[in-house]
Amino acid sequence: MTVHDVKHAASDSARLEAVGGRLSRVDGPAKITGAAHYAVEQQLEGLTHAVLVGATIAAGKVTAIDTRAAETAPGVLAVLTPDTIMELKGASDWFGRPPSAETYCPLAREVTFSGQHVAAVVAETFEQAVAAAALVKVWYDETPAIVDLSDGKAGDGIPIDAMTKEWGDAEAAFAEAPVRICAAYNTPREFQAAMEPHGLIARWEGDALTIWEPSQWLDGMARTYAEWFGIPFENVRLVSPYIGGGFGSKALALAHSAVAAAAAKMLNRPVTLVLNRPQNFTSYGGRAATRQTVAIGADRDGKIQSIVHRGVNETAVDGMWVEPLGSVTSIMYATPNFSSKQNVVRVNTVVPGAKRAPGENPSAFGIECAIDELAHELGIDPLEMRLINYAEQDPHAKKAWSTRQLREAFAAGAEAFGWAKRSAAPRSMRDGHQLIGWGVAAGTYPVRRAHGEAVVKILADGSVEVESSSIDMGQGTYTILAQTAAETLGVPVEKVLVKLGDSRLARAGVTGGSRLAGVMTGAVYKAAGQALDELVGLALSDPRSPFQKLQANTLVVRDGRIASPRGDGPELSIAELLSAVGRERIEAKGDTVPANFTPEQRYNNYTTIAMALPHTEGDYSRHSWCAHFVEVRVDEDFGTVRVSRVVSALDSGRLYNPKLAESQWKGGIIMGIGQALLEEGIVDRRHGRIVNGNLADYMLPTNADIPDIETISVGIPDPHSSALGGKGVGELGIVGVAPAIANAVFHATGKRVRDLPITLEKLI
Ligand code: MCN
Ligand code: MOS
Repeated sequence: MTVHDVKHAASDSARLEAVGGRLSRVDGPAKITGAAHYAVEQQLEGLTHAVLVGATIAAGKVTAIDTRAAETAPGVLAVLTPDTIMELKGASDWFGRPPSAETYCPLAREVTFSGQHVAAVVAETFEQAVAAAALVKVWYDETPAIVDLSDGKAGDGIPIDAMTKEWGDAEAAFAEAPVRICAAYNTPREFQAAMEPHGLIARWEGDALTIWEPSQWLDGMARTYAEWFGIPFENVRLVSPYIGGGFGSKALALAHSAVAAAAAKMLNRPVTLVLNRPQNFTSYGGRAATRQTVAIGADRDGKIQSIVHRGVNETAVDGMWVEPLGSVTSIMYATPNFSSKQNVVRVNTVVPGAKRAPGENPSAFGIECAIDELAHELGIDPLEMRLINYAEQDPHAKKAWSTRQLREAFAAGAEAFGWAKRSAAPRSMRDGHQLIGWGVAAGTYPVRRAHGEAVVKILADGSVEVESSSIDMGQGTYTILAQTAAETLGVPVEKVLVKLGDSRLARAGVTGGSRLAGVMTGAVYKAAGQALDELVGLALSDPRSPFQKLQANTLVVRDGRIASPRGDGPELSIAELLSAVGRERIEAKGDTVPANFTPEQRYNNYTTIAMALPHTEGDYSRHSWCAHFVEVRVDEDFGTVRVSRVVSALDSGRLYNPKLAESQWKGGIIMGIGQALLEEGIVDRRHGRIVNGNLADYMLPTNADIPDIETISVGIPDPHSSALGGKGVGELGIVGVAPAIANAVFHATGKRVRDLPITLEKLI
């Protein structure tokens, strides 16, 4: 008897709760009633409060800090500066590479960006800490800052050779092409702007450290804390049961995290430190500002002969972030000649970071606008243009797609949108004062894969627990893992409790790159299958089991009851069976980790991103795909742009839960609307400071900005991408939205805006 024998019988009804069912979020009630406690809401005895002091210059040296007034202020327990904070060790990076410096000081002596933490105050109450932090006086020796990519001092930057992708002779083929377009596309500095701010509580008990902190990667962050303090990995516990959004920003332990943990150690009291909203714009990086030029040469039928792509992204003076700008450019269209190169430019900013689809998102903005420009130049419908140049295999890796339902996405999206009714000429569609524009763009995101583990317990009362140190920041992990366990074990979903967000549970790697659902459904499927095998094995072989006499070779479990497949013989609930055989529980740890992994490889599998499986491993190239169709209405007099309709067709393979996948896609699309029309970190050129670092001035879409969004799933199960056939969902939706809107704005107005966001002054 194998897992698969019994699994089949358990999953024959396509129910709400089975994998693929539209089960509502199981964590929903706790969240909307306030029963869900977020990390920093833990109530701890003797909790103290830390508040940071940020640099008011963007570049220079801290020459002196006067802490006297703060130290004598009411309730103050400590004022920490680079001179007084305890010394930490350097920690390895997220590839697991050893640190360059032996020691690490999370408070800066050398300032490289405005807002960098230079001191911290710890007090009995939050108000006392805020008041005392205002009394800390800092003197600087200021030097000129490079404020952003357009700064005259910025230069061309550093070439990143690993980003170079070339085949054929792109420059020569471009020069010879009968039709050529070449344009520059820019995206500004953008921020994740998650609702829940970053923050943490740190508590020491001897040399054991507990951290309550919103986290996309408990095991990776635990490793960083362990290395900073020189304690064993096992001594660090990270707790992060619910997260109010992360969008890529919550995967790493950051300088403020180190300050809080060090303060807790020094004071031997628990410390909480929560970044205020402006600090959430300077204490960790958003999406780097980017510049790209895309040159496409084609023949008169629209067939692409060459693509020449050059990109630049900003990075920090003392930190490296590469935003892979050629990632979509190199795979979306078939071309015999291709060249993509990228530089990074150091500016005085906090090191930029991951924001939903880092790389693919700005990359798609360049290539998907450029294709629209080429289509216009040639008088070819932009959808037709994409089909003419459809890539039948991965043009870069030269491998077959695992699955690519992009043609189906174009067809389904165009049909639902009514694309055939589009009149080709710009400014040819209007409704009174409103110019109407229809635009299309494609998007893609690679399938990132990793090895996972999970524990599944069948308890004495027949209920089931699933345990993993992975997380749910709103994507639906609690729900899809409950569905996977329920289906595999044959129990009702309400009998399954999923426990996540505690690093004491079965280890998990990063929740990033839209990989968690595929990794964890695979691990839970495996662990639940093992638990089921053990349950059925017990039922068949234990002398106290009523099934033992049956001499059967398998049994089925359905609705939490176990019986023979033919329906003859006894039928028991799981609880009755466990009681009959005298078992308290069945527990199985299942993983998808290769059997020959050493303990160190296993450790690195969960605490670094170095062990992830390449998306072009083996014979296939694995990606999710999408096509967005957008209608905009532009006020002819005021230049205001409204997105009035979005239809997107998406291929994420098999969906574990279509209701949640649609919600994810829509979330990405909404973020894309914000990126196209609103979001922009504005830098004060005198001080290199983000001036709109708050949720009032950093514009994000509200309900009034968002039309009805229709999403259509065109995916088919992809056996090369994950155990259950799904591909990534979380980031796909945002990729291609901004170019679809920019293309629609061009169609409405005849004006090509190549600089995001598309604000009204760029249109009038
Ligand atoms: N899903 C599905 N079928 C699939 C794949 C996924 O039904 N084949 C659904 C599931 O509900 C799953 C969700 O989509 O829980 C996301 O799955 P996946 O694409 O694997 O992404 P991750 O779970 O790894 O989540 C991370 C991803 C990333 S990288 C960012 S950034 C992001 C995102 O998810 N940040 C988010 N979605 C977010 N959603 C919310 N609410 N908040 C964030 O911060
Ligand atoms: Mo997502 S930006 O990979 O956390």
